[in-house]
Amino acid sequence: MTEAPEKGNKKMRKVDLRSDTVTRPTPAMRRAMAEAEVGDDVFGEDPTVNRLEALAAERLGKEAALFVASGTMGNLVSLLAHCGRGDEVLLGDRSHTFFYEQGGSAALGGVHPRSLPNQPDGTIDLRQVEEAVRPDNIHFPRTRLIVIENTHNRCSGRALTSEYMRGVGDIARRHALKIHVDGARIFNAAVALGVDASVLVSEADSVTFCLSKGLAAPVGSLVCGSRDFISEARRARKVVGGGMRQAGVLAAAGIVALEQMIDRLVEDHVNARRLAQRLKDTEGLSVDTGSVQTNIVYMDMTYKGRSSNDVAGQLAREGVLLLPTGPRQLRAVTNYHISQDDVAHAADLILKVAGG
Ligand code: TLP
Repeated sequence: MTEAPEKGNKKMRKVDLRSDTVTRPTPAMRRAMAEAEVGDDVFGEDPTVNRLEALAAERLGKEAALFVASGTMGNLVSLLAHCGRGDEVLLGDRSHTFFYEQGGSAALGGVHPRSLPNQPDGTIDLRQVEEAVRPDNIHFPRTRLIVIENTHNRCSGRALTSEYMRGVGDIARRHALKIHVDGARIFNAAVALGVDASVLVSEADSVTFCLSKGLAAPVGSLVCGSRDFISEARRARKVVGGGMRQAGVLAAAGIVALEQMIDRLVEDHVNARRLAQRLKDTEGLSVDTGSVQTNIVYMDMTYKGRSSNDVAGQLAREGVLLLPTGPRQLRAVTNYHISQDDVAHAADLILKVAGG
């Protein structure tokens, strides 16, 4: 919770639920950043970046890792490293890579995206995945890669299980395909399922995860994979201008994020469920409480004539920030700065403004 100035002298309570990306670095992170040992990372000489990359690779059970500026850059360099021009990637139609990343791999790498329907739980039907794999035929692009998102942002933040991933792995092996996991929130999935993150991505050839979401670091994501894959991803990072220099000041916060901020994600998940429970059964709003497994709550507005922008604007004037994610849909994401009390306060206001 933070306080924002209001007209006059009264302070308005601000509860920012737009995203977990709004989290600010913890005092331990700021200290680590101030004291970080640094060097030129393009020469491979930043000891703090090297330490973060080694730690990330170990946590995800992969040989190597690469520090990148953002989740978008992590997914982009992974797709560029796996695919050449004209190669096809199979991915969910609600996936972040397909929906939100400007078609970056197509725009910059000539990679051909083939979207398949995401089911409400974030999976893609495995039969449809297998049927989409192209036979060897001069008319077709070559299928190279399957992208899976875990947790799945636009599918209620659902966590995909290792059993599902084994099914994806079987298809990839049968057809010599690679698997990339957009694990921007993979530690949320691990905590929700009670499984080690490395187990959830054991079938994947590459994984991106973010430090700057629920883990509260200010900047950065990691791409993890084999040593050879990471060398290719490092080349791709350089061509998109992502070679950073004394990036150890950022990596230092990332190390704190990995060491101190994973276990507490369960608090965000409990708060998300609390919020969903408070909002369910309200006229004017529809919240599927059963789908809330991690830190994301979607609300569909059922009253005609109210747009999500309208409701979000009215709530913002009262200090509660939600993200419109569709003409009649709003999203709330619990995070490090949101207490149980903030959830109760936000729920009261949401019910007042959007409810019946
Ligand atoms: N998601 C953001 C917005 O872009 C919607 C958010 O607030 O949730 N993969 C997934 C699954 C993501 O949710 C995001 C960010 C990214 C990749 C991209 O990460 P950044 O923002 O670091 O480029």
